[in-house]
Amino acid sequence: MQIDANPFPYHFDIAHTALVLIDMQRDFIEPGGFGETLGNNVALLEAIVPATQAVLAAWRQAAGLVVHTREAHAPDLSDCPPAKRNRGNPTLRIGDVGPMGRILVKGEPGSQIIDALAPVAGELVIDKPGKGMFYATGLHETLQQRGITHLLFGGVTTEVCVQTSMREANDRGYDGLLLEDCTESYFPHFKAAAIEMIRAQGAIVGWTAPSPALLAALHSG
Ligand code: C5J
Repeated sequence: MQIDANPFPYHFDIAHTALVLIDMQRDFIEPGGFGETLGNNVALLEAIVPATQAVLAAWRQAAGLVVHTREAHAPDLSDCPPAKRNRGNPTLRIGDVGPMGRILVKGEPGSQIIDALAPVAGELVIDKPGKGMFYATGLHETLQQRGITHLLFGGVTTEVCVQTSMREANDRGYDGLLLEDCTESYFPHFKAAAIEMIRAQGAIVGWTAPSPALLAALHSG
């Protein structure tokens, strides 16, 4: 299969490709979570939900593997370095109790994937303590066991956890493509810059494409 992508067409085979949705959890997308405690306007991120839902539905229809990640720490915060917890001046820190439970802690309401994109049976749900999806998760081994070589990315935020995960994936030998309208940042100019960085220099990190290009490829089979 081929996607009309930048900087040049992206070839993939569904059986060896996973759709990865990064951190589409309440803590980043809904008011009262981690994103808002950092002073961000979380409403910006909600705009990508319809396009992401359409991709998820089409990918499920094609029987492709889906990976959902969540940025979430152990309740005792043993996997949260003090340097991360103490950084900046948020209104609430990681582990503090907010309107959606403890901020960025596994099992709390804020760490759940938003209802519109809720995982279904058979999909992988990965809690990650870092920005990148491979750090301290075992995900690389799981994907290798399943023969996955290509990754289609969506999620938030573009220049933080999405870009970090794509770079980690690139270093591990995966071909990654970012779905441009299925990712967002609290800073639109950072999103634009991240997209440019990823596909520059002959896809130095990976490819990018609008999601209709993927949907067209899936449709034409
Ligand atoms: C951030 C993320 N932005 N999921 N996390 O802190 O991108």
